[in-house]
Amino acid sequence: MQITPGKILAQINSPEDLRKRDRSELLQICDELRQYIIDNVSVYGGHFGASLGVVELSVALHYVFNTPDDQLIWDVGHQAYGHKILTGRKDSFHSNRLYGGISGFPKRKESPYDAFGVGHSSTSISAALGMAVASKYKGENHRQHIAVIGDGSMTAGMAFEAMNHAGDIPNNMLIVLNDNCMAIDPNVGALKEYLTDITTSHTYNRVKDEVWNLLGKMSNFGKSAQEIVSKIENGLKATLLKQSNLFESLNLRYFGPIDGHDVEYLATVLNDLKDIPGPKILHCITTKGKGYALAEKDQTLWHAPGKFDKITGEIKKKVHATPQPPKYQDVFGHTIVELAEQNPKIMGVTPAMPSGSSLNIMMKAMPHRAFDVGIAEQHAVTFSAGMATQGLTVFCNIYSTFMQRAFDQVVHDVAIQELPVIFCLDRAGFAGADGPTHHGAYDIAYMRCIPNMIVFSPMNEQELRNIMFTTSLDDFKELKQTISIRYPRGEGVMPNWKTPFEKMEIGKGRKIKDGEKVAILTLGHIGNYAVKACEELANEGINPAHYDMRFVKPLDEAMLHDIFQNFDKVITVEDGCLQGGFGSAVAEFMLDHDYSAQIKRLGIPDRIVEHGEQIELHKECGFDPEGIAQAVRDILGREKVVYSSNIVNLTMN
Ligand SMILES: Cc1ncc(C[n+]2csc(CCOP(=O)(O)OP(=O)(O)O)c2C)c(N)n1
Repeated sequence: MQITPGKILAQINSPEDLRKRDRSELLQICDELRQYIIDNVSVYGGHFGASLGVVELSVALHYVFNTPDDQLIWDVGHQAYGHKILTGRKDSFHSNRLYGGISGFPKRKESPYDAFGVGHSSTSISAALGMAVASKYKGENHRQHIAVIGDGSMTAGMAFEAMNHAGDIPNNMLIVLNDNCMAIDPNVGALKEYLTDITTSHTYNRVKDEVWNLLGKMSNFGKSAQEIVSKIENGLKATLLKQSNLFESLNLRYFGPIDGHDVEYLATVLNDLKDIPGPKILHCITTKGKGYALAEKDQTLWHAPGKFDKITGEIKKKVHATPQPPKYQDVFGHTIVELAEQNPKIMGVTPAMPSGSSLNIMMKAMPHRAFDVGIAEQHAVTFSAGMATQGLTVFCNIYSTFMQRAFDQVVHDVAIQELPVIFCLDRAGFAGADGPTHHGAYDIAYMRCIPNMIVFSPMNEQELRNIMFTTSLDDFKELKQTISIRYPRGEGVMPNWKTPFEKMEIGKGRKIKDGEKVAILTLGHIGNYAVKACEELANEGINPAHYDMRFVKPLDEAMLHDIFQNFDKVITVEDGCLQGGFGSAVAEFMLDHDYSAQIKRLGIPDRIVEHGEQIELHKECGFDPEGIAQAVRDILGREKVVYSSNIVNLTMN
């Protein structure tokens, strides 16, 4: 489908084109840019509300600053669609997030305007500071460095670590705080309250306006502007604001709050700030979803709504004639509530992903027992550990990819202290359209190397429920171990998923089917691909055995002895990195016990795999159903037999 940009936007292929336009045209450019985002996302899907909220900022920043020489760094990057469209990717924007298309996030390889690759939050200030220090060191004093960070991302420790450093060393950096009071879900924490206070405080704003007026006059003073700034600092602002402003007390000059949707004013202010040396922060108030009424109203739903009818606002969902399996995240969300209703020790924790993890179900049902701690994975882990020391049963739900942030906390605060925290790692395996920054590729490898860690992955909804039940029982605590339960993004396989709870034996796998010559060992949901592969192979007279190993650690050693005594060809399948993963664990077992079998390991290879639908990526890496079937044929030295209607037709002819 051809999507046509508005009249002026059609002529803008780079920020240089934008900078040639008259300031009076900025408003229309914003309208056209907003419309282009709506037109594209409604048809092709993607993140939505965040980009609409920074349309004016995107235009003003590229209008005022000399990008890409000036470095513009977007935090998280899910809000950078306007930036992408303005920086030469308007015509390829229809391929956003699609297999082989442009990335949904800024990516250094993709464009010189993408100063820093991103996807995980709260990195922008550190990166911008590094660039600012490098520019200073190289004598490139003309260069500007701008980090655009949301109020949600500002809650993370990394952002504070960076500001703490920035306020202490010479650098020329501007932090634009894009404050819309939202993360994906409503933003949480004391900082949010502080930002609201600062925005609404009458005294503060009166003082700020006086300072701002003075600042506004600065442009008339040319070179003496800096002198004026220091006068301002020595006066009213320094005394009054320093005591009352968090950022000022960190030695960052604070400006704002200002309306982040007034593009001309934004341009004026940003232009003024160019002349003010040192680290500074501009607080902009914006509305997530700005310009699309429904997205302004339900900001969580419209964070990434999928395809929708832009006129009616109807979000397009597949309609099925029969009941469908639930998403794993919903099985987690409902099951934790079911268990917690019976067991008062159970608590839930999520770092800023209540709706993504479905912990919001518990937050609603039991607000005092389920916590959104902000974008703070490290804190989430240690906070859970603290509760566990007091005998509570804590389910800490973190996406596999974001858990990478908290590795040390898992080792130091949980495993070494033998605390039975239950980690639920959502979005484990390929994440899909979000791409390499979000693939949950590494958790098997980084969890299985930790002593006292059990690593489990359910093949279906029932296994997820049963492991949650098992680990919530008091005798799990007696093991003095922790567990990582990994499951993928998307649906399971059981429409009737609400099965009665059964206790599982830790370290016990199950045989799915007997077979001969080849044993397929799978971990987790991907085992369902192997079931399909076996069905296809049965048509060709090939009959491999299939085992759902469930646990990478401890491995089901009895089962593995049996497998290696009966099969000399073994295929392992995992939706995780091959290096150090499940297949590696099986190969280590074989070596440690002096077996010698031919092992073929299927999983995520040792390279960055880009974005696309999960099934496209599984196929690319050779572990979709057909890839697994082909691996069996290959290991047996068999050709694929094609029983297609064409062949029948040929025979008949
Ligand atoms: C380390 C990390 N944890 C969680 C996420 C998931 N995530 C993506 S966007 C987002 C909210 C960001 O909020 P904010 O910075 O305020 O930006 P907004 O969407 O409001 O523009 C979260 C939690 C992430 N990208 N990185």
